[in-house]
Amino acid sequence: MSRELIFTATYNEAANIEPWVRGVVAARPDADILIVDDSSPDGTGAVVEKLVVEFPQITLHSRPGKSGLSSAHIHAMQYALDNNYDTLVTMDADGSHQPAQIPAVMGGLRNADFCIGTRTRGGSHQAALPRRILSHGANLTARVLLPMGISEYTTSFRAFDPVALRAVLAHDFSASGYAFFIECLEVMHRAGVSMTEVPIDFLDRFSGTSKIPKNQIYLSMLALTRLSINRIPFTRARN
Ligand SMILES: Nc1nc2c(ncn2[C@@H]2O[C@H](COP(=O)(O)OP(=O)(O)O)[C@@H](O)[C@H]2O)c(=O)[nH]1
Ligand SMILES: [Mg+2]
Repeated sequence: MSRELIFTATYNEAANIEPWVRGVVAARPDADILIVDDSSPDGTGAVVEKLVVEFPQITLHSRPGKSGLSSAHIHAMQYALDNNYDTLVTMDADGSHQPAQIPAVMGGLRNADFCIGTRTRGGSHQAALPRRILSHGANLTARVLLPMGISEYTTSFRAFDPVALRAVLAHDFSASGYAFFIECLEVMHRAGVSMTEVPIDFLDRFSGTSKIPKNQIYLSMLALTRLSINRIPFTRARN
């Protein structure tokens, strides 16, 4: 039987993590769950520890302090490979990504090594207007600067098989935050990993506030520019 790992990173998601876990178990009863929590001051870790009693398929990795979303994702990718999972699904735990759509995102792996949930091309973006404008702006820019046949670059609702994971982990990432998620796609594209996308519905977070620093928006634009310059053959030779 195929082994699946569903991963999320948490920082202050005490009110969101239980509905997320229940949603994941309902959608994929046989999957294992990995939660990387950075000692959230709101006690998310303690909520997860209680859930582990009811759902032994959960593994909780507690890091000593807030270490960033990108390093949590790299940690999960390494964990999935080291433990011989056939599929890794990554997503946010705040209610923006819906566990009921995990099977759809995973289904993309029938035709490719990597699948991303897209908020355009049949998907929807139902967050507040400023966020919709930012996401659409970033994704439009990415489609122009870094074309690779997909419409979504920034969201973290993604499915990987081991081929895709090995390609990502072979790279030494310089970026964090949204820029990391873009760089991750470019790394797979360069490595020739087959990629596809499926529509998802992205909602506003259920509870709490965003933990991604606002300067990430500018950093991701810089990263996009840097990555697109790196596509020019003579500049890539130096990198
Ligand atoms: N472990 C860990 N999780 C994080 C960190 N920063 C954000 N997250 C989690 O990553 C997911 C996305 O973060 P969020 O603040 O919703 O970002 P946004 O959706 O881009 O505004 C959520 O599940 C957060 O709890 C971090 O430094 N460490
Ligand atoms: Mg969020």
